[in-house]
Formats: sequence, structure tokens, C-alpha cells
Amino acid sequence: SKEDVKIVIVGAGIAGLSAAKHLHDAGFNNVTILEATSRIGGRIHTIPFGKTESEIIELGAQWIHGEGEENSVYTFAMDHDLLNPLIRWNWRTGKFYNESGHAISEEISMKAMNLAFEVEETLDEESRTKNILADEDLYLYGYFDRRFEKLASTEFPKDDEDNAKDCFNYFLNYLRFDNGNDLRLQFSQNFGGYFAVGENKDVCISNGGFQTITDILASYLPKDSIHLDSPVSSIKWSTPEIKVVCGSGAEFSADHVIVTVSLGYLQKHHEHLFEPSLPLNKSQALHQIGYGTVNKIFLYYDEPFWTKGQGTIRFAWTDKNRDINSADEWYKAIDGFDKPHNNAHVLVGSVVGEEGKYIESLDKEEVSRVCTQQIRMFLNDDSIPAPRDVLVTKWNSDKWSCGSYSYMKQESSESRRNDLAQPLYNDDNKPVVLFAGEAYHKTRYSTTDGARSSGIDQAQILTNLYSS
Ligand code: 6YU
Repeated sequence: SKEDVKIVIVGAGIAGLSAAKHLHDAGFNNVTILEATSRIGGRIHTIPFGKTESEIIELGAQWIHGEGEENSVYTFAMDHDLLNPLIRWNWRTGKFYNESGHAISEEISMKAMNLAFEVEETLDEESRTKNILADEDLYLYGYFDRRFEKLASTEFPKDDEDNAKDCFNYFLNYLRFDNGNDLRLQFSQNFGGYFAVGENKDVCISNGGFQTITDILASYLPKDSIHLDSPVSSIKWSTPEIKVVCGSGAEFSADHVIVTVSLGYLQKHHEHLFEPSLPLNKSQALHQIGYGTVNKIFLYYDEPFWTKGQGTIRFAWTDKNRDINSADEWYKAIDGFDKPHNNAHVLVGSVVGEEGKYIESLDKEEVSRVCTQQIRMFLNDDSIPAPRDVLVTKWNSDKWSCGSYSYMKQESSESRRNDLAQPLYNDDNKPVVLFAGEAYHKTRYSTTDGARSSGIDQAQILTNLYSS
């Protein structure tokens, strides 16, 4: 019966916590979560940054992608009154500048962004219906670049064409968020998924930080069910009773294990984590799905130099020519600086892919110097002060995340993701090791919603197993 079933969950991110709560609600009372670090939340991580505890920043997830009932994080946040007032994010507004210090008129930037998002929506639809045929458009970069070239000359008067191109260049940078990598690595035919709920429906947690969600999830669970500082080093799964061994030597026996470690972690460590090792289709699928890096730069100013209502600076480079993976030009990959709603003294920008990995090696002073120089150059204002403090996230070198989130690269496909998500069965054909987390969701991969939904889905497999 459910009371006797021993379930171990590896990882206390939103997938693991959502699975645990679902099992707990269904009457399983022997559920143990083993978490490697000294905190819960995983890639959801809110910390104070400033003079008071209430000035916070989000090191990881920041938006609920998708405002609506179909988003499990949105509904959870709604139910717990975390979206009051509702803060929507608008990607089309803000001030666009180019590196000559020229402020592009809002009329041009708005029009360019509206057109760019239309191209994106078309591709999203085409990639779902598998209508993309032109093979010169196989890679995302080419697909967008070609269309933007054309739109700039057909949709804008001659005098505005160059400014429009700059705005489109901004968009090419912004799009890299989608895969946490370079657009030259993502196949346009695999584009659909992330945007399943549509752009312009990103909302923010207004009442606390994103971590409030994982904190609340944990509060529903028995206190002693979450073991922190307990990195799992091996899962011996072919014996009648599964043995989960921690780095400290502690051993837990289980009837079922739900593994929620990131795809990046599994790519690196699966060979020694599972005993016996993973079946071939799964270990291959692990490397056929992409896993990228998104890092953020936070600049803290004692006196915000931007005035109220402003503070969204979008870098619209005229010179977009940079080699793929050119670390020394990492600053060209900063999309801009924005003021987060929950910290009046902070600007946040992001750097993705190889450039994002590279900035993890730079010291604060260097990042501060380069960012200040760049802001002064784009705003054409040498009086802009240097920040008092700088923080750069290090998601790639983070031992337990190994990057930011998964994406579809050329050899990826829905069936590969399916292979990834399949449980491991024992000789009695019972699912003994299950996989949950953002990377295992068919359509909502990369998001907190995908992670939470997949945790609930895997928990439901076990619930069904013991209800029949
Ligand atoms: C979303 C968003 N978002 C930004 C960044 C990142 C991600 N995502 P977890 O990894 O959480 O849990 C696994 C646990 O397992 C973890 O605790 C480990 O410690 C543990 N573990 C590992 N190994 C173990 C072992 N051996 N033993 C035991 N435990 C072990 N998602 O919905 N909205 O906005 C963003 C973003 C930087 C890194 C995101 C976002 C992705 C989510 O964070 C992610 O999918 C889920 O949290 C994963 O949960 P999970 O449970 O599957 O795994 C002008 C202008 C400029 C403005 N620029 C913009 C700047 C701001 C940019 N911000 C973007 C934020 C984004 C896109």
C-alpha cells in the first residue's frame, strides 16, 4: 500500500518539490528528498542584493512564461496570492541606442519589434506544422537575418532603414535567450516549444521573489523529508530494493527513485551515477538535446542614474559582425540593461552561450569597467557613474546545475526528449527510476512550468501504479 512505498527524490528544485507535494497529497508518506546543496530551489534562486533585505535579485528564473490557467506555476502563484499586483513584462518598449550613441526613435523601434515578433510567431507556427522547406534557412540566425534584411528595406523609409536594422540586431541577440546559446546552433525546424504560450505574456512574482514558490512548496512537506547537503553519488537500481548512496556514505533504500538533476549534470555524470548504466537510447538522447548557458550581470547603484519610469536600455549594435564563440567580444552579447521591478537600485543584463560562459572567469572590476564603458558609449553620456557593486552569475561552473536550461539543437527531436523522459523499468516491468525536470517536458522544456508539470506527471505515474 501507499504508506509502505519508499520513494526517494533526487534534487529539491521545483520539479522535485512539485513531485514530492503531489505524492504527499496522494497519501504517500515515505518520501525523502536528497538535495546536494545547502538550499532548496535549484535554478530558482532569489538573494538580497543591496542595503536592505527587501532589495532582491533573481539569479535564475525571473518570469513566469505564460499568463494563464495552462501554466502550472502561474496557477500556483495565483492560488498563493503572489501575483498581486500582476506585473507584465513588455519586450517591445524601452529605449534603443546604437554604439554611436544615437537614440533610435520609439516609432522606429516599436515598428521593428512588432515586425520581429511577427517573424518569430510565423516561424513558431511553421516549425510546429513542419512547413519549413528552404534549406538555406535551416539555422535560426539565417532564418531571421534574411527576413530582417528584407523587412528593413521594404517596411521602412530609406532614412530609417539603418536604425531599423540596428533594432533587428538587438532582436537577434534577445532571441539567444531562447536556447541559452548561439542562434547558429539552433535548427529553425525545432523552434517551437518554448514559446508555446506566446510572447508578451511573461509575468513576474510581485509578492516576494521567485523562490517564494519553492519555499511554499517545501512548507507543505514534512520537515524531516528534505535532506540538504546530501549529494547523491550512485543509484543502484537493478536490485529488488534500490540503493541510493550519498557522497557522505549515507545510504537510502527505495522502491522508486525520481531523478530531477539537470540535463547538464546528467550529461557530465550519468556514467557513474547509475549502476547499471543507462540504456543506450537514453544515454544517446542525453547528448542529442542541447543544454545552454544564460548568465546575468547585476549592477548596483547607490543613486540610480536613470529617472523614474525609464531604465530599459537596449543595445542595438550596428556592428553585429562577431565570430561565433568570440569570448573577447563578450560585451557585444549583452542585450541591454533593465531595471527589475523588485530592486530600485539595480540594473540587470544578460550574456548567453560561449560569451556567457566566458564572463564567469572575469573579475568584478573588469565587468564593472566594461559595462560602464558600454553604457556611456550607447547613451553618449560620460557622466554616468560606475556601479558600487557588481554580481555576475556562474551557472555554467555551478557544480550542480552545469548551465541554465535545455534547448533543441539540430539532432534534437520530440522523440529524443521522449527517450529522455522514459522511466527505467525493473524485471517485473515496474517503473523504478523516473526522470523529472525542465528537460524532460515535451513542449514546455526550459521553463519552471515544464519542470513543475513534469514532476507532477512522474508522481502521477506512481500514484496510478498504487491505485490499481
Ligand atoms: C522560467 C525564467 N530564466 C534564467 C537562468 C536560469 C534558468 N529558467 P533544478 O536544477 O532547479 O533542480 C535540480 C536540483 O538537483 C538542484 O537543486 C540541484 O542542486 C540538485 N542536484 C543536482 N545534482 C544532485 C545530486 N547528485 N544529488 C542531489 N541533488 C542534486 N525559467 O520559467 N522563467 O525567467 C527563467 C532562467 C539564469 C539558470 C532560468 C527560467 C529555467 C528554470 O530556472 C528551470 O527550468 C527550472 O528552475 C528547473 O527546475 P528543475 O527542478 O528541473 O531543476 C534591455 C534588457 C535587458 C534585460 N535582460 C534580461 C535579464 C534577465 C534575464 N533573465 C532570464 C531568466 C530566465 C530566462
